Amino acid sequence: MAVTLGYWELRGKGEPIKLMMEYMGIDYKMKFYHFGGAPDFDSSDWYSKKFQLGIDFPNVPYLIDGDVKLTESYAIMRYLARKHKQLYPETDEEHIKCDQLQGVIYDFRATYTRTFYDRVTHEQSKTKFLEDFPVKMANYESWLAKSKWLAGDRLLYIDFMFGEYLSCLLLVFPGCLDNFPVTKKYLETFEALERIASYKNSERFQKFPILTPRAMFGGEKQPN
Ligand SMILES: N[C@@H](CCC(=O)N[C@@H](CS)C(=O)NCC(=O)O)C(=O)O
Repeated sequence: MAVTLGYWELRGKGEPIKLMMEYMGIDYKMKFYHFGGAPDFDSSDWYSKKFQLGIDFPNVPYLIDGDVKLTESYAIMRYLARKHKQLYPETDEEHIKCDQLQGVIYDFRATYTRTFYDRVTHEQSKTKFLEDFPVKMANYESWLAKSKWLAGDRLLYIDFMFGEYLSCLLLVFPGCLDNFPVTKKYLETFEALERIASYKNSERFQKFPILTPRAMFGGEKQPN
């Protein structure tokens, strides 16, 4: 039976999970919730159902796989990887790297989503983000110079988070990886994985929106 992934009708935190399921060939269906545009930003499509799904800690993204009802994006990713015996850390070293990078990547995403959602001091936030960006990227650059994927030679679930967030960042700041050739190559290698490339060429993939309509950028639908 197909698993269900519930999320807003946008990339956000749902897309890395979707990418993983595409890569692993998991039978899944999406349950999209509508997020309305300005001025109301009506999100009642989700909030009116949030507490009726029998989910312990209701949120989106959520995954329903038979009796398993799960929230928290990393918990969902780890569950799928463990269950399907792919993309899951095996050695101590892989576990340690994944644990650390989970937090690092989550915070990395938070810095840019904060910037995009800042409707009041947007320009200052953007300037600050771009000032800090090279410092952050220098870390990834030297880390990725040591191995093909984030945790070593094996592609693991955290690469789906990082690959997705880099891809979104490039949509907002085209060329932002030009001074970071190792990270740029990493992303190209990720996006060239056969199943990822074929998904991104399919109608199942929507390049936009990447965030909700509340965002200053990336919240609108645009042609693929
Ligand atoms: N820690 C959670 C955060 C989930 C989250 O922030 N969900 C946002 C969208 S990205 C949301 O709109 N949640 C709806 C809600 O709070 O009910 C995760 O990583 O999955």
